[in-house]
Amino acid sequence: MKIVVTGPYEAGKSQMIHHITNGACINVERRGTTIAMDHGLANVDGLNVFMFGTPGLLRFRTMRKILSEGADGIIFVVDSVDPESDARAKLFFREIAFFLPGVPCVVAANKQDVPESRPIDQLRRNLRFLAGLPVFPVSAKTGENVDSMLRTLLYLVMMQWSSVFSKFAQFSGDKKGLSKLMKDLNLEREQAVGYLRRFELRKLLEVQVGDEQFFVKDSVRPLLENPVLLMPR
Ligand SMILES: Nc1nc2c(ncn2[C@@H]2O[C@H](COP(=O)(O)OP(=O)(O)OP(=O)(O)O)[C@@H](O)[C@H]2O)c(=O)[nH]1
Ligand SMILES: [Mg+2]
Repeated sequence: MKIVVTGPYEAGKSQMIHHITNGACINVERRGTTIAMDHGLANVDGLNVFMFGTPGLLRFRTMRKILSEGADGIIFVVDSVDPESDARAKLFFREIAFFLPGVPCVVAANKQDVPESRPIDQLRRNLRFLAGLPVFPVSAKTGENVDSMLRTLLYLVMMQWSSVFSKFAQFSGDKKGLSKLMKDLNLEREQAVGYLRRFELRKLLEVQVGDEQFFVKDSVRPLLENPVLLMPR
């Protein structure tokens, strides 16, 4: 899966990716400020999660657009401590909603380890755009709640694709897998191949040359059939 981590300047996006990937990430930065991107890979119950962090300075909009392309889910990071970042949070939220309409999103109310951090109900009053979104009180510094937030997002992403994924699992290894996928989901060939390619790239599938046959990876099959397995326990 491809997850984009965005939000205003200094909210803690890079720190979040550092925590989620256990430090196995790169951050293209200058003096602590991301100027290009963060990138790293995490593994959640066998699912490959490709993390992309955006720069938080307003002028890097083009970079954020490129990094957002094709993302399956969004972690929107807000600074729970600094009310001065609220106006920028609003702008950034509008931007990502424009880049990725309809893509599942969770909000990380970050820096909750700081005693002066605002509680969720206060953040909801200050940031009206949070209405209807799942907001998690987290700390990218201590890692508190980050795993639950990520798992919930992955679950929402999987649910959005659940009709496609259950067919992937059903027709995995079938010699006429592609044709059956097209018929069952009422898809044009191009669209069905597009789905196979998309999820092959995300390492959920292996697709054979000629595209007729595809195989679901054994490690992710249970998750495709039953995404609720991802939910925090
Ligand atoms: N106390 C506390 N500090 C945090 C937390 N997350 C990030 N920080 C600090 O906040 C500052 C900014 O963190 P970054 O992760 O660089 O923030 P960013 O959103 O990537 O910033 P830009 O890329 O410049 O937009 C750093 O000094 C971090 O150490 C947190 O959960 N708690
Ligand atoms: Mg950063």
